Amino acid sequence: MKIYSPLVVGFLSLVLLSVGCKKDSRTDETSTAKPTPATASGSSSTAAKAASDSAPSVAETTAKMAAAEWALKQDEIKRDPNGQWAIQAAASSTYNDAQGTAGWSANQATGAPNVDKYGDDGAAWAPKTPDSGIEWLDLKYPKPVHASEVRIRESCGSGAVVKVEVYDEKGVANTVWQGNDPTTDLNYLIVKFPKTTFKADRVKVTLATNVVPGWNEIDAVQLVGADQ
Ligand SMILES: [Ca+2]
Repeated sequence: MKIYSPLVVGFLSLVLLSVGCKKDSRTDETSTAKPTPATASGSSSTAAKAASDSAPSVAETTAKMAAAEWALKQDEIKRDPNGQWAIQAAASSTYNDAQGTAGWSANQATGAPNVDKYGDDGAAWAPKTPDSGIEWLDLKYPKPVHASEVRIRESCGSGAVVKVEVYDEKGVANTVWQGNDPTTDLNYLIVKFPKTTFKADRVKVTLATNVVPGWNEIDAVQLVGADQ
């Protein structure tokens, strides 16, 4: 029985708000955001704030360093001259049956990464349901290369990828990785493997969406390889 009434779907969405990566997070943030008090603050509290700003804690410094390192790594991958971003994509299903370039469609996983924050975002691909099981994304790249790496940028419900395949010129799928995806937050699952003897311009990413509760979304997938 796969036909849900809008009422049932709405109820399921509410239940899912409490677990994993949830949809409508943007709405939540907006509704819970507290307006800044308009009253003028006294000079003593301003001075106290300035003092605390000038003496960051060790934890704050560590967090900033980690954030900077993360940003540098993101930039390095984005600019990798041996990396290609997908130009076409198809998927097992899409959220709200999104087609073309609609939000959460398979095409949202083409091109360079464009999701800024971990969480539900229409600039990433999402399958039709959050936890039903096996789903896949099939991506095409502009130039066939001897592949050595695939980088999957996960942007919501990270950690659900279970298999990565690279296709040869005859359209035969070669599994280059299968296992437990350790990715958390907004990060890449980086899969390295011996350079393929064949040239590849197509990658398939398979997820088991039931292993990570909530919506599992992929922002972009990069194929890394060389001409020779
Ligand atoms: Ca994207």
